[in-house]
Amino acid sequence: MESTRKRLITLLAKKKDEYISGQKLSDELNISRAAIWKQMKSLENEGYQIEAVSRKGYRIVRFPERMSVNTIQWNLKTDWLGQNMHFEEQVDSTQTVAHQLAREGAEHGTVIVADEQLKGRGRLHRPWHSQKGSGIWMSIILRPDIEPHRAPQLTLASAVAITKMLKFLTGVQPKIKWPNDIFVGDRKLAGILTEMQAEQDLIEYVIIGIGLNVNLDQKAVPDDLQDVATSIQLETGKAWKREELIQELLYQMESIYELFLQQGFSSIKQAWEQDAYRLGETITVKARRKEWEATLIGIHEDGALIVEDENQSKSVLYSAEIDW
Ligand code: BT5
Repeated sequence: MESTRKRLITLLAKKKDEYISGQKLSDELNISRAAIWKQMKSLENEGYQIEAVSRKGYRIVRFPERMSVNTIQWNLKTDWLGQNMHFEEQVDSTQTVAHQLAREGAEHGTVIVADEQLKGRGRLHRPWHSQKGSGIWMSIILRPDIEPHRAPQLTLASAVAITKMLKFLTGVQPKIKWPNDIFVGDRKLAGILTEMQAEQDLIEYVIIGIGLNVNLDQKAVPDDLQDVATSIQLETGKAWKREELIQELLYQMESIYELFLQQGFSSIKQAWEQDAYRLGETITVKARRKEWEATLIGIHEDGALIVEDENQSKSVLYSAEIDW
């Protein structure tokens, strides 16, 4: 049974600018008005700032510094994405938690956020550095009714959502490096890891893992990533509230996902190409046991990379190692 205190915060946290009357709170929680008042005082002692206005009721004006489901959902404008949310102070990997929850039947749009990951991972089990409090370490469970071969398009769609959020809120100018990185200049700001559970032509679930460095200063960047990684703080010179970024990111993800389902990937292609890393430049491609120099032309309607060699011959690549 959820504690009264937790239910009270959840009720107050639902809508950022709306007051809830003492009467309504007392009805919903089945406690007296005096008990509500006592609860409010105890929340204030913990760092919540609560405004009480006569004939309107109560609302939360400020949360304590620590991140929680409530602080993330407080100003979340999505219809379904993240309405079911889990927050963990410390996990091995939010991907592992997400797989477990998905197997147990977690609903489409469930989001798992962690403050710290001990075994954050990238593709091919490469490690993902996920220091406490310094980034967005998040996994999203989706149950899309699409053919499994289209799942990689969700990685590209997620990259577009991340760039939209970054441009809108932070002013950082991100580039999307095919297939799963977000770069600023020549440094990695974020990575996406898409994992899928499917049977033949049916997707059971997809998990989109997003790692985004937020408040990581140069000292906190591990030695092996000094020349590789960047963070929003390093790019903008100030610290950011992670909740605000997550709220906007989930909002962008939800709208892009709906566009993707209704109109297909081609509706996202243009936004992707607009911010593509090294578009029109020469790169070295390793694929089909060959290695060649090519110009990056863009992406295909289905999300594959299009490159053109010196004889103007185009190739469509579904998987390749690129020397950027
Ligand atoms: C990725 O893999 O870029 C996908 C990363 C996904 C991480 C998220 S966090 C939430 C969820 N839970 C998880 O356990 N994972 C997901 P890949 O393209 O394989 O890149 C991995 C490489 O990025 C490493 O080999 C390092 O070189 C570099 N790297 C590791 N940590 C980094 C960081 N914090 N910032 C920038 N680069 C990093």
